[in-house]
Amino acid sequence: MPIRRRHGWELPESAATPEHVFLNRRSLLKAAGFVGLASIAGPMAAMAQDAGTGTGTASAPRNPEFTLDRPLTDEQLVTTYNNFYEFGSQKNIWRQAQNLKVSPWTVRFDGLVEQEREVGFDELLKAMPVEERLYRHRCVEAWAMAVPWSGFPLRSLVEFARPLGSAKYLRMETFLDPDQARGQRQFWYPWPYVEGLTMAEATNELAFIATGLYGKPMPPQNGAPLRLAVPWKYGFKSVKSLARFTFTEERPVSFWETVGPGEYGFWANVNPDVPHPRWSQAQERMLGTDEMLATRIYNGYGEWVAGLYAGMEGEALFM
Ligand SMILES: Nc1nc2c(c(=O)[nH]1)N[C@H]1C(S)=C(S)[C@@H](COP(=O)(O)O)O[C@H]1N2
Ligand SMILES: [Mo]
Repeated sequence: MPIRRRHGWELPESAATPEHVFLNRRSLLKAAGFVGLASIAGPMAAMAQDAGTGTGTASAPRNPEFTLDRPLTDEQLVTTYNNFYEFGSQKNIWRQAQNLKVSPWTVRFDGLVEQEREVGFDELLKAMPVEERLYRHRCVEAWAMAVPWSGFPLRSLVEFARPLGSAKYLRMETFLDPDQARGQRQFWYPWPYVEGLTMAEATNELAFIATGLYGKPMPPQNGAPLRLAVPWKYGFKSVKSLARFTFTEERPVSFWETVGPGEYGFWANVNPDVPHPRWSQAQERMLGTDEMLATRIYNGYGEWVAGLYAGMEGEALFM
């Protein structure tokens, strides 16, 4: 590594941004400089979030099983400090993301399913049991947030898709449209963004498809109209703006695994004791605060998910 640095969590996230590292590291670091949250804390134009599809609180009763150990993150921060490389590699892409045409939106189900099909998002949503859950989110860059998502269990979507018994993995793919998403013109990235889970992970109670936040439809910058929320894993697993679900026997190779296999693996479960190759994961900073909190194994969700990994000690479960 050409640049000597302290632990990632001692740096502003804009300088840590591990996902950049393979490209243009020097210029990005220079550009990022010490621009932290201050750069986005100014007055914001009101965002047109209410028009679009999605689910609001009215139709989404809160599931009391999912509580938080910390306050919710300020909505304005959650919707203006984003990671969405399709619209750029900086955190302030929320304006560009308004280009995303979220309605109409079609979702494709294919691979090892009884029947391949395409379904409109509105139709899919009507078939799903909608609820609200308070979840924490832990980015691999060591920033974190606490968010009220509305949506439905990924398990319900899996049932809807009717996979065959031979399916071992669920591969999830984001839209591909460089006209709407200028970041996708950066040909050196392996677009479209792909992520994957085992079937056991995908049908775990905690795996959630979010279609809204703070009782409003999902804003484009947060992954409208539907995105994954797997809070026991580093944030890059929570793929946004889903367009395709493929059931497969082969383990999917994700976007970040393709870009940086030595830093981003398939499992990516949160663990304070397994550092990223370039910084510690022992602590995290909640957006909107300067406070460093202790990171927890499986991001505090071990009760739900630790059993998924019993007997898998040989796997790189935490990168
Ligand atoms: N399609 C897509 N999904 C994505 C990303 C992305 O760049 N593209 N970034 C990931 C990362 S690294 C994080 S931390 C979260 C950020 O979600 P948020 O912007 O809603 O906080 O989205 C994840 N999902
Ligand atoms: Mo992230």
